[in-house]
Amino acid sequence: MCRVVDLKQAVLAKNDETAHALRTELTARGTTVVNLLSSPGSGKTALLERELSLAWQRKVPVAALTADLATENDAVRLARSGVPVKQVLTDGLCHLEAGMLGRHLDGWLADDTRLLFVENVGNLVCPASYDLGESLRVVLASVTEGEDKPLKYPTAFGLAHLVVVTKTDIAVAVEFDEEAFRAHVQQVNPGVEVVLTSARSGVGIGELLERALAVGDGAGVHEPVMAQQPAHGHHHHHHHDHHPDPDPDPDHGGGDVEHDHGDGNVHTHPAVTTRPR
Ligand SMILES: Nc1nc2c(ncn2[C@@H]2O[C@H](COP(=O)(O)OP(=O)(O)OP(=O)(O)O)[C@@H](O)[C@H]2O)c(=O)[nH]1
Ligand SMILES: [Mg+2]
Repeated sequence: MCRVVDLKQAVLAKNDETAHALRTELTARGTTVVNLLSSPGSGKTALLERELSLAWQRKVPVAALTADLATENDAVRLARSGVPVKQVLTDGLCHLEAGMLGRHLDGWLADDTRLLFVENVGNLVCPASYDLGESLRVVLASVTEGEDKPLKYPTAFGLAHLVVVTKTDIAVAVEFDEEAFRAHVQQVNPGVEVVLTSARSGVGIGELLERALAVGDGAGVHEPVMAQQPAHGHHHHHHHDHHPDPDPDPDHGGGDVEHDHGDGNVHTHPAVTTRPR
């Protein structure tokens, strides 16, 4: 079973290399990649529609690439903004990889593009481990999803450069507890900023565009503690997919958890295990 883990680590290491090269190349020519990650239906496309339209109005050269398992619906929606849009069908794969992105940009992305928005497959687990060569990784959560999602998906939220709350226009109706949400975000990603948005009311649309452009202009991004952990392959190998430790302190006070792998192999390990990215 451990060979499966080693293979996964190798795939991630290869992806990291490709992503690094892509970032270097795109940054050198002035393109900032913004990777948007969220669960299905959080409002990635709706938010992007507004961002792209605003960029178009302001004559900022932007483009968007959207990935899905099936259908071109999102690309059709985004293309109405007037900016170049490309749909990637992942053919069953639940995430984008840097190599796929690179191949799709080849011959399509205009040289003067300042921002390339990438809408990842709607999923908070699979895409979290794949660096796409982005300079800004935005993780979105809508007000309807529950304030505990950062704790349940610590890899995704833990690696975010910026966290965006969507659908704030209905926050009151669904009794969204902003304070609790912010506290949970800080637990898995200390210091990361949270931006409130609504594709309906337009709140936060300009702010997000300006932040993304600022990254291209050399403004620093938040450096998640989780991303500073050692590279792949130096960890507690485990034959199923654990989330990384949101608490980088190895002396954390978590108790041991017993669980069953389904193959009769019941064992215990610390409540939070370590596996970065
Ligand atoms: N009230 C409200 N609804 C929204 C907002 N943004 C999106 N929605 C609704 O939420 C639903 C999902 O929005 P999408 O933009 O398709 O979400 P998505 O994250 O792109 O979904 P996938 O690509 O399938 O993962 C749609 O019915 C939208 O109309 C918002 O700001 N306010
Ligand atoms: Mg979408």
